[in-house]
Amino acid sequence: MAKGVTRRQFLKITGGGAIGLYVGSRLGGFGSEPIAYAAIPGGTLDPVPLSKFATPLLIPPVMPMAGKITLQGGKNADYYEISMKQFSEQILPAGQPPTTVWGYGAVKSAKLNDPLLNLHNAPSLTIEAKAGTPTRIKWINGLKAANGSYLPHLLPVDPTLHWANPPGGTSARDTRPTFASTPGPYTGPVPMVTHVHGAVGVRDDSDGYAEAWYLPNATDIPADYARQGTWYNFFKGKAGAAYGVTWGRGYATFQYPNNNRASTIWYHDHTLGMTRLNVYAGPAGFYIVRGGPAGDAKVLDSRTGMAAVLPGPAPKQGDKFPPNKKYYEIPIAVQDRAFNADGSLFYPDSRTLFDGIIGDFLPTGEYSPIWNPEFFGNTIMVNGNTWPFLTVEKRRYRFRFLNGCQARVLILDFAQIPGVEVWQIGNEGGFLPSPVNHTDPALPSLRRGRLLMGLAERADVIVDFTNVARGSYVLGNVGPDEPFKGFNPDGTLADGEGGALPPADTATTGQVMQFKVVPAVAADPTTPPANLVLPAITPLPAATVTRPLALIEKAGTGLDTEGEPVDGPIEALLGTVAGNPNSTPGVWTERMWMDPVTENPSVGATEVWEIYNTTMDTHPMHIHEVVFEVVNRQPIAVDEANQTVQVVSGSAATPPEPWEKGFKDTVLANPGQVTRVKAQFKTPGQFVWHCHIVEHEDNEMMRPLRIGRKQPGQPG
Ligand SMILES: [Cu+2]
Repeated sequence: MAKGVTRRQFLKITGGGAIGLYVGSRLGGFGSEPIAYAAIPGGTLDPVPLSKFATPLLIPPVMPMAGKITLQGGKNADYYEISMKQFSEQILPAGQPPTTVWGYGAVKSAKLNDPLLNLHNAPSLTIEAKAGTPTRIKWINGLKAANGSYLPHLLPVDPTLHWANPPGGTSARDTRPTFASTPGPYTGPVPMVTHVHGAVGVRDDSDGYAEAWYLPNATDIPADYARQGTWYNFFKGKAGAAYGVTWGRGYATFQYPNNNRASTIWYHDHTLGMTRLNVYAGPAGFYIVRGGPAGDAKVLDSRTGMAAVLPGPAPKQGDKFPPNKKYYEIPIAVQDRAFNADGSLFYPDSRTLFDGIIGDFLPTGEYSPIWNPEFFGNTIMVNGNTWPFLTVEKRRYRFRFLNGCQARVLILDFAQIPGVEVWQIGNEGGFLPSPVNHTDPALPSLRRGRLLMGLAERADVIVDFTNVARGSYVLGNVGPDEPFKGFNPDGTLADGEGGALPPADTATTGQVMQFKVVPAVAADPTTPPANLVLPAITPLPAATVTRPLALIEKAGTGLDTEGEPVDGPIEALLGTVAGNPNSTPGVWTERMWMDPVTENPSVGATEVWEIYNTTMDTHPMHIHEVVFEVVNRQPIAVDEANQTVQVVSGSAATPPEPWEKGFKDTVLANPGQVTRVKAQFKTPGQFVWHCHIVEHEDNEMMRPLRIGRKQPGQPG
């Protein structure tokens, strides 16, 4: 088969292809009887016999603040010093070995004898911010050993991607390097740069641009290595001029304006071509913005017109640790992982795990030798423990869920908890216009009690256990153990060929955590969710630009172990679409990370981005710097031969789901559809937009987003 064919073309030819192979291997391989729920490929630790619901859910405490500072002009700001380090954590149940991971932690605290000082954890402690009050953070890359030498990566780094590439030196950093023969994994010092996902109005110097990474200040960095990414020095100059901060070896200081509506955002690494590995190794945490005109205090009770009472408290700055009080507002990060029998994290060290392709690898072939197009872990980790439990009273709780998985779309399933009520009150952009009852008896059974969460999406929900009988209940997951493709009209998981995908393995990834329901210790003071009046939403202005964009997957032909040619994805891409595909076929053009900027809104412009998905899978699309409105979705026709897309004539546009109203920073773009979002781009600078399947984002499915003009002195 010709090089460069797409997976869709291949599927047309063979009626199967990469997806069939993947499912085939999961189900026991071609030629053998399919076995439902066979093991998801993973490490040497079998997840099935692992004891479940043996570890209490960790409620992350609040990150210690280094102190309050006064900015130029007299405004107050919160200041933190946070390092990322390597350490050992008991992620698996007691009796199993601990796991070496990375995580963030405070290295300075304003409080004397703070027990949270230097408490590095994965997920990391929660950063609490106040809307309108800036937060300044010195982010330190602490990935070095006690003797000062650098620590190599815990996971296999594929050096053939377009990645940070420190060994390339300043001339070839942030490139796709060339090799004379297929290289092994990179084992040098690890670059990092932290991104606060959902930080609205942040300047580009502080957004964690993928080429603004930096190595640890270790004693043994080879002299010819680049110590920083291409954009580090430019942003160092900007941040110095704007905030009077200095950056140095192994650290950078970022400032966040907290222009957000009160909302659940989060922070994680964003290094070019390494995000999938750096985040999998652990560094991520919640960042909660509170207060302001759309904060909790502005939520009213419709019965009285007075302030409503939301479930609380949440952990706060200065709380004792371990806590001496009960929390009724809890952030919950759900992540998939796989482990080896020695407790170490498992992540594929070869392309072969994904679809059996054994070559040809770069430079002779076109496949990267280690990168996998997606990774699905066979265990579920919640707030840093596999399958924990939470004891809950018969009352209301507020949970801020985050899907922090690699490639796995979650469908949290509360339907196994009779009597529970689940009301969603917020998403990435803060409160929804009105509460959404996910347990409404009028919902179809395949939707009732279920919460769809794409990668990086957040759901702020009130879960009411008042009418749940005492006992233990599992929070399930009925998303697929493979790429999500949207729903069939009957509500089952679409497989892209008219059939249905199986939901997650009920023995492992189909379970998330357990709730142990006990009697309430006091009357529930909180307002019933049906009576909550959420803060008003100010819609964005009318758009002046419509920007057609494409999601593209490039496939090729490799060899399997029998030497037979097999098809498989090479990389995922973004692209632009010419013309107006709403009326006539629009030709798409692939755009690589290194290609000139094409998404370049004017400062202040409001634009509708039409995201045409030409691939077989759903992609969770994230735009930095802004929150956006989901406008609608509409069916499209994809013509592979001519590389065109067109909206299906006469088709109806589907409005956003009720939980997608308000503002979002990540949206599910389903195959066979255009997904339209609207954003206003107010802050000039160099940002990114990308797919949040982290394996995709690391291999070309990310593009620069430049708001306004090219900046004097900027790289490139
Ligand atoms: Cu993607």
